Amino acid sequence: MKKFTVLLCLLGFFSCQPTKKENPAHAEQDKQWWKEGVLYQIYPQSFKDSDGDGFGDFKGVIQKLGYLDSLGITMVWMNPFFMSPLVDNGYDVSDYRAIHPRYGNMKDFDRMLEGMHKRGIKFVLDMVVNHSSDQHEWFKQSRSSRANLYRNYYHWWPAEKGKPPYRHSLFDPEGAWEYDSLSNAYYLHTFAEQQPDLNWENPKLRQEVYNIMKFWAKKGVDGFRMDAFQFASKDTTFPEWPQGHEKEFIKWYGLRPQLHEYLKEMNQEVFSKYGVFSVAEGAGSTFGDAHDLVDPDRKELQLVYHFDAVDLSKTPAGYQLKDLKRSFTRWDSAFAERGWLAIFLANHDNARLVSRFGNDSPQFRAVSAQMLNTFLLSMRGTAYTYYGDELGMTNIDMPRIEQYEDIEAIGKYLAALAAKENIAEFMKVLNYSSRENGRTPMQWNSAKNAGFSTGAPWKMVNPNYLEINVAAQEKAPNSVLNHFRKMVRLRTNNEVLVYGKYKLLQAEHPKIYGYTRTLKQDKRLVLLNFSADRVNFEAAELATIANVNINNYDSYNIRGNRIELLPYQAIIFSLK
Ligand code: TEU
Repeated sequence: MKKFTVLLCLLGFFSCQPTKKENPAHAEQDKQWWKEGVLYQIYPQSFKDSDGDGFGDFKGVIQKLGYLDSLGITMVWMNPFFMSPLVDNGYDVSDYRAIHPRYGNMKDFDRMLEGMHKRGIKFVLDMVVNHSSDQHEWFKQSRSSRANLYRNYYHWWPAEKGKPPYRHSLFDPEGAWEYDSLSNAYYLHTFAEQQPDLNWENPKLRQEVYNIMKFWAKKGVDGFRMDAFQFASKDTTFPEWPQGHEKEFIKWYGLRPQLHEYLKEMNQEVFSKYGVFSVAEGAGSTFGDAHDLVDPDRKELQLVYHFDAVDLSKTPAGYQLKDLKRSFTRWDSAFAERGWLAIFLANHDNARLVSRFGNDSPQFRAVSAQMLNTFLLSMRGTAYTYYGDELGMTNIDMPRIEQYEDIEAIGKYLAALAAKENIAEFMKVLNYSSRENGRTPMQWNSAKNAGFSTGAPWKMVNPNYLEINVAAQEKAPNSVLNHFRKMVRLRTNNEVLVYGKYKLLQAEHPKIYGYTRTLKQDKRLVLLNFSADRVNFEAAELATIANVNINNYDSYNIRGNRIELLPYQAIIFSLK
């Protein structure tokens, strides 16, 4: 690469992989089960409670295996269920080999895993090893004295050096260093103070983690999702950062070069030995970084996900479709020939898909949820669906701070108070965007507590469960649920929707997202109306339509090169 190009790519202006792109040997993506997979994310405490304690559990998931099967999904990622004081709903693990009794026991886990495998569903485990809980035995030892054998399992800053330079914490408004009088030192926590960061520079710690992963791989889990892993490597000199840097904390703290070394080692020790799949949360701040994580030649991870698109709609003002298209298109082109991405717009860290990216008014929520699912399942990349989004579950209304228990929401509130922000405005944004919106119990039927639990649910059930629930949607052929099933079948039966080249049409169109997917002779046209209006769209491809693959309305209206799309209409055509 020329010097200037290298400079631009290091600055993140474009991919650092141009030489590989020119290599014809890499022109087509190789086939893999995890590329073809349709992943379904289960937030275990909210999915199905079998024993009436108000928390979802493994036995509940076992009761719903038939349902999972009926969706046609092929992978399940389950959020953490390990032993934990539950300060961050299980993202604070105190024993990585034990199960929190709320979810059941190891036998239940084995039965659940076996049940999934029998149905051809692979299981992805959430590995939370950027940090542990402060109740983990390692941390208890580590903090006990400076001479303790576990001291270097975490990052410590001795108080005699003065206060450490300010570092932003994602959850703690007071920053990422916590003073601990036991050994007169500060420890690092990127998230809450009860979530101290593990020291990945310590080879002993790394081996401990690999052993934990081997334990689960031997049990038969098929993949790992590495939580918050872009933060695992640090500049351990902990320098003074420029003022205002925390606004771009991923750029400053994410993906330090050693991360690639750790991942290569992890790949050798675990992923390749056990043939398991791996995905990391977070992709750094440049395409070069993201690419390196999943370049097959580097033997690090298989799949990566970035926050560019999902972060677009953070306030009730919403987002511009042009920005959404730009984000998905930029990332697609950077990964066109090598590396693979996850496609998602919702998860347990976000408000509900239809409320943020669609339209959750009673008139449009079904069609807009169908449109969004058509989108997610027709893009190139492994499609992720968050539980409930196959029904079009919506946000809840929580206008008062007392209603919140999530550590992130409370941290943001305290930060807003400290910054003397307009609290009424802040609460509007929180109500719209808080991740508590996405954690309400699954809506199974119109019985008490939406059929989730016979006891009092740990989190309020969305009052709209009487209209939005599985049982009602099972009966309606055109429901969001049945549309989702059709769309999953369409994707799994048509390789073009997995591997086909993606080409955006009319980038600047403010309401319609149109694109083609092409694999050899097979060409599809995807048209999605992201608005509540009837909208005309012109495309030369419309003159070559062979048949309709899917449509969330009964009809469509084409004249020559022009189609009129109804509100939130989603259609996929095969082209001649
Ligand atoms: O999230 C990591 C992460 O970067 C998120 O904090 C994200 O920026 C934020 O939630 C967006 O709202 C992971 C888990 O997904 C999250 O649930 C955990 O709370 C966090 O790690 C700490 O383990």
